[in-house]
Amino acid sequence: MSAAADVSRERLRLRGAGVEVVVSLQEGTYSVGGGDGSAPITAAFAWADLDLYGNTLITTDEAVLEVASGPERFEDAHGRGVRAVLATDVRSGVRLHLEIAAYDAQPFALLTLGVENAGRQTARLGRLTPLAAQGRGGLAFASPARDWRYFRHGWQSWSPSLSLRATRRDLPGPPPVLAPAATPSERGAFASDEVGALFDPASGRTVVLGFVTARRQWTQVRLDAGRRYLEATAFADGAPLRPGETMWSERLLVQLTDDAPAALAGYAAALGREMGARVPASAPTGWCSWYQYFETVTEEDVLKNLRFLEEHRDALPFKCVQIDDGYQANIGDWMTTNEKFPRGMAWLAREIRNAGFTPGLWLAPFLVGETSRLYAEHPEWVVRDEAGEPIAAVRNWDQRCFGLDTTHLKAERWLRDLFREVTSGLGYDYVKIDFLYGAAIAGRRRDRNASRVEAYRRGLTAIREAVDKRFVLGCGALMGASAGLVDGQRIGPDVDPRWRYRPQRPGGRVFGGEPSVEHALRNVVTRSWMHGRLWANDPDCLLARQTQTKLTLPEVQSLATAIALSGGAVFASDDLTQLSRERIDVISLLLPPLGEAATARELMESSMPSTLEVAVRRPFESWRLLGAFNWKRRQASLRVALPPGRWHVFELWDGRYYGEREGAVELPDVPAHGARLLALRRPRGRPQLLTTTFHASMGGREVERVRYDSKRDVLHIDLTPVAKQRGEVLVHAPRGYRLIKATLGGSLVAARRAQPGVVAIALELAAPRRLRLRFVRRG
Ligand code: 9PG
Repeated sequence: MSAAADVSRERLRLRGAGVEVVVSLQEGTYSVGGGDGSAPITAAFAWADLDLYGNTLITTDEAVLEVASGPERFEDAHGRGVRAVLATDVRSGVRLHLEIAAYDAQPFALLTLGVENAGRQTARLGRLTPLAAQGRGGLAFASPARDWRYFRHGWQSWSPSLSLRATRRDLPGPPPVLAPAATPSERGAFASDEVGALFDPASGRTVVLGFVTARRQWTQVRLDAGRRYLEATAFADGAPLRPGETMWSERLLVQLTDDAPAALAGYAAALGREMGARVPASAPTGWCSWYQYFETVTEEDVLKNLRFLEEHRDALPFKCVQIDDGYQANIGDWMTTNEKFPRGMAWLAREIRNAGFTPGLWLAPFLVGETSRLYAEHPEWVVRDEAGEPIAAVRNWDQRCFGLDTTHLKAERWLRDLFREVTSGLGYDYVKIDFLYGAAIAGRRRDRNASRVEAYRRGLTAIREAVDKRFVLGCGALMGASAGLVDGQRIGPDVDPRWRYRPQRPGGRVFGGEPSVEHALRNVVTRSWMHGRLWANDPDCLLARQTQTKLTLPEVQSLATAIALSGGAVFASDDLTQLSRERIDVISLLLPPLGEAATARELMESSMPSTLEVAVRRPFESWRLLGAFNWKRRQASLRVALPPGRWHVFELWDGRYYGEREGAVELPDVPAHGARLLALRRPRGRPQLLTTTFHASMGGREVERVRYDSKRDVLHIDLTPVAKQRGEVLVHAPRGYRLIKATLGGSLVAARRAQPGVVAIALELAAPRRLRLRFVRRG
């Protein structure tokens, strides 16, 4: 289909693939519909505020719009389409421009608001809102507002992102970390950063609003359900606008959808295209010191784990050994090592490299500790308030930590030198850069004209240029604004050796970003759509240990299931020397990473979606993986809906074949906080592979090829070694087939009847092997 536009005296209409924007020129408003006649967003308008001869607010619905350019065909990063620019007349020295684009093959429209200074003095820009819709006439949904649900997205890595009932209060702010602005406190009012999605249960439809660029302005999508007010705003932070100049907002994507997870994936893809996302060919793997040793980590701890990894390369084929917080003299004094690392960081990097691993190092480069030498020497390098006082981006490490002023040229040069030294100097080829939001806090900077997002990207660009092509993992990081500059990105709160976070004071507030497996997994599920489109997602570390932890085995399995299905980074953070064989097996199951990311099924319907699903496609076969979580604190059975058609259902943690199922499968007795990981394969009516127990993908990494010779009734399965050395291959033989001979690389192997119709062949996989299973047909 090709996008189309028509214009008359009253209206301009732009139609794309599944979206239609109709502008009422006289009213200065527009509607956004799905192209099927329905339009949930009606009478929307755009507005901006700025300081020009005093504070001014200009809105399109108080003006008459004229078509200033187009409609015309055009092409950009999203493909071909049509676009037009509308303009108001000049009011209070300001003209607004609204660009609307629709695409031949994209289900969204993009809106951009421009503010032109038609006055005679320089203005200071405040907010640019390309879309605002208000009242019954603004949001035409089938359900009453009390039934709506809103997906609120957090501003940085650790921020809770989830759908909530639209009539409740938004989540409270996140102490001790500074937030970009106070969250609204009234019921039904939400401030979602960068992207938001409003779900109307009666129609099953979701409106997705999200900014697909993040180079200059911090953006929010705000909902006030009580007033039925929805707006998407870009904050220009007082950027100067000289007479005759026009400044544009970030580009806003608007989409109506029946499939919110797919639309969010499409949103991430569009943002990735605009920002030049760096998506690594494979997700990183490694060992991280933090969640076992925290700040007490010593050189000895690292060496001990390094030696273990050297000796267990087969079972734990990690690439990176990453030293986290705890080696440095102070926050800011990164190149001075404390007494726990007597031989220094260059020596340790060499040890890691000589052992065959990539040295990785944690830094919080945009924080300046109050007690650091850096602050003593350069107090002028931190973001300050109007009174000139430094602003604490976080209180941690027993001190206030200020935000680095990345617009200060000398601070920027210090950043470049620091990262050249860390990489080319000391030898770290993987950097985890943390608390990055510190560069984006509100305040006064050397460059008064730089916005928060510009300051952030200046700092991150300096780091990227210094580290060149090496792997950068963002953490505590702005989301969209990091795209194109990081390779991997933490997308949730920290894990912790306990399931649930308990507030320090009983009854104390929990905002959802505190360290806990529960909080971490929530974001792993709700931000799964980012993986492979913006960067490689980092679901945070697997804590597999059986001692020094409050996590039960089912809780560890849930964490492992979510990490496996994230498709993202696989890092372990245990004292590896203390792990039991079984717990090492849990880690091995995730290596190498799957690659594909699963989709959360009930993203809009539930604040804690309990099903993750992904299709694994290989040249020899396609199948599905389903992760089902019991978030409850007691044992429960889970009923999981199956995709259409019949499926062989095999579950990995229990090693249980559920038979051929259609419609749904009941999973009884899932332990408290436990998970089930299912492989679904189409019944073939002849012997076929059900799964292996070597890898969480159940065939995606360890199986090279499967072939059935129907003349001889022989099933050939080509296996390749992964991390787990011992396991089973499970095969289903329908009624009428009997296995008569099993060989592995030519030698006979034993087969066991695991369940009716299921034979299991136990084997060790240290080299590529072919399993040959010969059947006979009876009757
Ligand atoms: C090291 C850790 C680990 C971890 C990071 C980050 O005070 N705080 O609010 C706070 C928030 C997050 C946090 C630590 C403290 O964790 O996510 O993986 O690197 O820093 O200090």
